[in-house]
Amino acid sequence: GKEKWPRGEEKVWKECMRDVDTEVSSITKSFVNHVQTSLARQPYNLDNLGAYQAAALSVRDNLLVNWNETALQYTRKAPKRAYYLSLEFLMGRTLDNALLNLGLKDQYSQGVKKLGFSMEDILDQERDAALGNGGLGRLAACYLDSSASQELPVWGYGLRYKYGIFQQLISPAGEQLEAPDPWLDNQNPWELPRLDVAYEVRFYGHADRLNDGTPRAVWAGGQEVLAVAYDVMIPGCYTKTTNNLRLWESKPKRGFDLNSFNAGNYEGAVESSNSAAAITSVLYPNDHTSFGKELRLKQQYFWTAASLADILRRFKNIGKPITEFPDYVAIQLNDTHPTLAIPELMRILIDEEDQPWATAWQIVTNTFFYTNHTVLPEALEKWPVPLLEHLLPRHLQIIYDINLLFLQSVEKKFPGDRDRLARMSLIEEGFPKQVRMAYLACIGSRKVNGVAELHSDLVKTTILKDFVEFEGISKFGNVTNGITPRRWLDQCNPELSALISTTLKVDKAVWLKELTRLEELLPKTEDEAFRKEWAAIKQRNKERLAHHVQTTLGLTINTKAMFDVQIKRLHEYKRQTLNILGVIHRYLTLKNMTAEEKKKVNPRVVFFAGKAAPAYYIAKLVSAPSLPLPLPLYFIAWLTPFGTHQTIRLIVNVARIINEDPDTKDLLSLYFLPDYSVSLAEVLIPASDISQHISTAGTEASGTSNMKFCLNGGLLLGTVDGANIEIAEEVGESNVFFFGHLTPAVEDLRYQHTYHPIPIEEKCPALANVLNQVSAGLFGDADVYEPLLNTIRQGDHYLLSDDFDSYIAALAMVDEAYLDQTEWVKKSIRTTAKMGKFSSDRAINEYAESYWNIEAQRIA
Ligand code: F55
Repeated sequence: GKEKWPRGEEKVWKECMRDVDTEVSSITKSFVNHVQTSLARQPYNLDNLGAYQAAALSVRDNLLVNWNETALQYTRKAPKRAYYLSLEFLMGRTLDNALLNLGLKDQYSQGVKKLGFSMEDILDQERDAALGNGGLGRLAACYLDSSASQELPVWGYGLRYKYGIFQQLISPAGEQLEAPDPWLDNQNPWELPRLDVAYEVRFYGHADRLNDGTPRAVWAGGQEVLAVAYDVMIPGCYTKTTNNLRLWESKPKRGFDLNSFNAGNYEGAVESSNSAAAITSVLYPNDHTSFGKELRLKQQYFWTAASLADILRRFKNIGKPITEFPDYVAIQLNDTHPTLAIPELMRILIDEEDQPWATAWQIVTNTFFYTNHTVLPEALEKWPVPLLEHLLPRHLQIIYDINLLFLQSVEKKFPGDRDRLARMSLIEEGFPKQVRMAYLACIGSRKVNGVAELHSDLVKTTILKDFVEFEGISKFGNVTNGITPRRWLDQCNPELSALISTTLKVDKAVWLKELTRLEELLPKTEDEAFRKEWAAIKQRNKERLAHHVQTTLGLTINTKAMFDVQIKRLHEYKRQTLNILGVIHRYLTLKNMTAEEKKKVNPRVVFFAGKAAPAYYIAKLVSAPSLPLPLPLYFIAWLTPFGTHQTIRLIVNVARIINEDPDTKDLLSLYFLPDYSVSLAEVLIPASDISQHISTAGTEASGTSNMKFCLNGGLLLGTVDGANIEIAEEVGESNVFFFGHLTPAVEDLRYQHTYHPIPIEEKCPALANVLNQVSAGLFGDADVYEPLLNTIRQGDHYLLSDDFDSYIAALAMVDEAYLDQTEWVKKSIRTTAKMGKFSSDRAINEYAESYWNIEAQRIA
């Protein structure tokens, strides 16, 4: 078309504008250029780290060409856009992913080889961007990859933490030690500081209603800090579309205004925990617990306020009336962490845009969408009213106004139902009163969804039951989670990816974006040569993992054994304890076997990895007085200090004994790999024969690593929970190993535990024996484990004693099945073949079509 150039000669501009480098010769040229200029280094002493930086800068140049083009077209065409607000983006490494998505991996590998480097060594220099705790943060990262790959106009908004999730060290005694993660220490080539994109964010101060017949108020005073944008490029797979992840950094406003300090918060403001830079200093390392810390609330407001200001500014550039905001903007709330965006948008519309309340509420409730990730009661966010009143006085007013109007409408529909009003109020009575963020997110959103079928049903029938009755079922939906097959197959398992391309006779550019095509592998289960090749790849992945463990930890692993893997955040509900007790049971059984019996046993290597939330004992004690009384039993497990830490310690100490026991070590060994990360997962997952997803039924909302293992041909051992259920539906129940009680039984069993407890010796002798051996000091530190063991002997909120026997039976079935390698490999192929549904492309398209109403934009 007729391009208008802002200045100068169009011809000169166009001649100089670069495209993506695809020739090996231009790649080496740009690499060396970066060594000389950007890095200011001498070629003769360039090390691997320098080579990584040069390669990254060169790849980044390519990404930027596409990124600029994408931004320009979005601005010109002004399509409706979606924004994914997440306090966590667990990105992992970027270079390999960018090379694969650009389709330039081979060219760059050749290029760096010519310059004397190996691509593998270069890739290994990169530090993970670990701005997340676990599943929720990694899901956000997969969704960004899929949005760009599906050419959808989606941006992420998050925080640029200076320190990501802590590094985990394991002491010789098996204690988890936490060290900071200074991931930005070696410059980050993947971010662009946009010092020109900055917003002021206010805290504290006072809010005065105008009382002039409008709902307006003026919020003034307090402290203002600056939010500065850092942009991260998100390349799509085999497309020009390169979206943006905007991360905010906090810094003090220049010319700090001392006058605005009142005596009350001056004290606070000089404290380092209260200073502007502290806001984005560190990711909170707790998953599934919220501790009501002021700094966390500051993070949430800082991030939502800056993101909304940015979104609003972009909308205003289109020049449409504010009432059309929901026609151009959809905002997805990743859990309740960004719920303050709801009162914040109300505040902007009312106080700054002078809209009537009803209009503002109409806009808000057509803009937001809320995803719930858990139904565990201790994980549901609540903020103390006094804290909100102090930090965000205007927002508290708005929340009270929303609540008043909401409860009036409930009263209208259910006249005189006082219990219902108390249950549904945004404000929970107590000392202190607390704001229930999930309820606010629910009533302020257009749609609410859970992350797997079972979980979405539980959301509707438990925590949001009253809201379904009030608002109607159609507001509540399900989007089963997905994972990106780019990182979780093509990148982490290149040999399997190549075999699939050859077998399907289609380029990976096609099947990676149309993952249900994996079904075409099914007939190959009957092809012996193919099965051999399939098994050989699994074997090489096991050797790759063994090599990694050998070089990083100095341990030698038996790669002939079955690899059995459980890797995820440690949490009581995920039941890593069940797994380790199962390992001890196997050990005791082996110890009692004759040499003849042992010959029939297939060797097994058990891997664990995962971080436990740091056990700030004090924090738990401090929050204890506000616990509901009488104390529900689940709080007893929760209050047990270091429960998950004791589990790590038990795993490490059991490993110490059994890995050295000459009676058993050839048949059973056990490893706890420290510092679990995205990068470590990329090595572990393709190497697994069987992986464990063994949460108490009804507690794991979805799980996503279950999908990753299955996509890589690992079989699944699990409970009937979360996405395990849908995986079994796809691959067929005969190809998974299920055990344990079902969700509807859980409530009754817990009731029994409380009111009709059966001694564990009677109920489950096998488990009682294992517990007694630990108590007796078979693995040392006997008294250390006593609190952990007692949570099982009494209360047993997560039902280990109810599921132990069927767990052991399921493990035996796995052993049995593994003996028939032909059939096992068939199961493995079938599993991979039926994983198409779990591509995050499918999931993101469901959000785009059913919720956000946005369309793909082809970037020419
Ligand atoms: C982080 C912080 C807080 Cl305050 C609460 C929870 C978390 C967190 O990390 N949650 C989390 O990871 N939830 C998981 O989300 C996954 C993606 O939906 C699910 O697959 C998984 O079941 C769920 O536990």
